[in-house]
Amino acid sequence: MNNDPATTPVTTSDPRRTLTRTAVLGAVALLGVGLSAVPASAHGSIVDPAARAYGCFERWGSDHLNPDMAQEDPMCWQAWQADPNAMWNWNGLYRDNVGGDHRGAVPDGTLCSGGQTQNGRYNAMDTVGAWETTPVGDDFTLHLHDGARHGADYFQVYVTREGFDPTTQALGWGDLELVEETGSYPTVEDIWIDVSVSGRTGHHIVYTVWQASHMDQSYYFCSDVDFS
Ligand SMILES: [Cu+2]
Repeated sequence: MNNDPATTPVTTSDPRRTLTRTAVLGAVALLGVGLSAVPASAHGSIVDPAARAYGCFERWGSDHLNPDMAQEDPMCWQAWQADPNAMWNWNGLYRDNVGGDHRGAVPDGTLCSGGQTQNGRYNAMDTVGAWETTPVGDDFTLHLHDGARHGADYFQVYVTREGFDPTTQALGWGDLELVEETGSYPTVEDIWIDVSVSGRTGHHIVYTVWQASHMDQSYYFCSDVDFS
């Protein structure tokens, strides 16, 4: 697409395209420090339970230089230190032309960065540690927000097996159990996917593969959740 932030600098500012009040504040904060870029609206992300980059953007996008983050939200702190563009482009974590071979394209240990996609912009999403979690029950709903309305050929939703510890173990495909596989969705801005799991306690990772429908474009999202 011609406004892909991976290939074209983003220079537009359109508050109607921002998702939340936090997003607006993030844009204002950016303008306040003299930058012209705002988060791209060209793609999408799982926003609830928040994927890692989106969660760090949502919580700290209006205050991302606050040193308190190092203590209060250390995984986001290391992510902002590593590359702020991962958060400004929270909706750009994708690979093109994977041909459905997600396991081949995304090696173990790099699942949360989409196999270190976009020249490593999202590598800090793979850092092992105590990421902030979203509380969920056994039945919960994933929310994809896609300002570009790509639609979907399918989603694959995985949850880490009970016993996996996201705070000490790198995520691999063998740690995941497929809990939902959907059909196609039309080109709408928001998609909700009902998920049911059982036998989970504490911190887990929900791993979502979104196969967009406008071209062979695959997105990979780690959402940290707490089943307790
Ligand atoms: Cu896109």
